Amino acid sequence: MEVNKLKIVKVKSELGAGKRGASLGPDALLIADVTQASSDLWQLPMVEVEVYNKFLTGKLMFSYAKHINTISKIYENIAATVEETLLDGYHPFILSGDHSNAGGTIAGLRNFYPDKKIGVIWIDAHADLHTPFTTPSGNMHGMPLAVSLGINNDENKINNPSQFELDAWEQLKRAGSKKISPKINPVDLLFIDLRDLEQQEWDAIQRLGIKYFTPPKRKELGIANVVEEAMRYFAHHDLVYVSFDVDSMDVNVSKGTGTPVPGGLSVDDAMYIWKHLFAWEKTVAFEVTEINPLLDRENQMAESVLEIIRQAIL
Ligand SMILES: [Mn+2]
Repeated sequence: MEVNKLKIVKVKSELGAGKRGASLGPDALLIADVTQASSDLWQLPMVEVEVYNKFLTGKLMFSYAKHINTISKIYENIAATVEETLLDGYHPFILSGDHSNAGGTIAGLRNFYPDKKIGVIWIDAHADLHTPFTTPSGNMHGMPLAVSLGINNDENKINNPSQFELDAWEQLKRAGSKKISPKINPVDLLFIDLRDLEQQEWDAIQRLGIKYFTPPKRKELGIANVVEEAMRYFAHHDLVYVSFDVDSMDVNVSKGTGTPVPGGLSVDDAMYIWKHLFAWEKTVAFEVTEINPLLDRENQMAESVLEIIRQAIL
């Protein structure tokens, strides 16, 4: 993606997260840009998606899919903005609060490109493949890929969601004006640095044959080979969307995020991934998500991510 074709899409929702503060992540990144006196991000065109964090204070109706009705509305807003951005000839560079928002981006991409083969590279410590049937927490930032794949994973069910939840779940799967579901198939998905997931998710990955690299595999191959293999894996796809959850990085870098996990990417690894995937002609949209300055000290998480962005793309 050419830098002069990027448009920042800010999505300041944290309704899918279990801890408070991720909605401040996009602005923490922009403020890091001011602190480093670079203003690289500020120079890009920017659009902000309407979100509804006021409902964080409301009564929780659904315990196995928290805030799903509001998140469903946000998905429609994100999808519409992603489509508009593409229509205007820009690449969406999404700065989002929590990772549930990525389901809205995938909805927008599918709606805009109904007949294309869209690949998704998910760089994350987690698989985000939970469903109302399998979630231990009910937090929807653990579910966007199950939504996009249109799966229930009731083979591994541990919960009994209500009919209201299941109806809302079906509606979420059909997000986007064309109501296409599933948005992607298991063969369209690839994980990098996957390392912290429940057995229910591992079972789904095995059953569906989803491609993934764990940190030991990444270390064995080296980051350059992982990126090359990922690009080869999608050689026959038309487009690729890259979603970067900052918890993919090691805990020594990623303290300012909701669910940090040891053993992840170094800043150098992350830079290598960004540099190559950003420059790739198949990449159509890129996201960074789950920066939480309230869990951080002196905005270090955002500063590290900004450094990665600047070194890799600007
Ligand atoms: Mn995630």
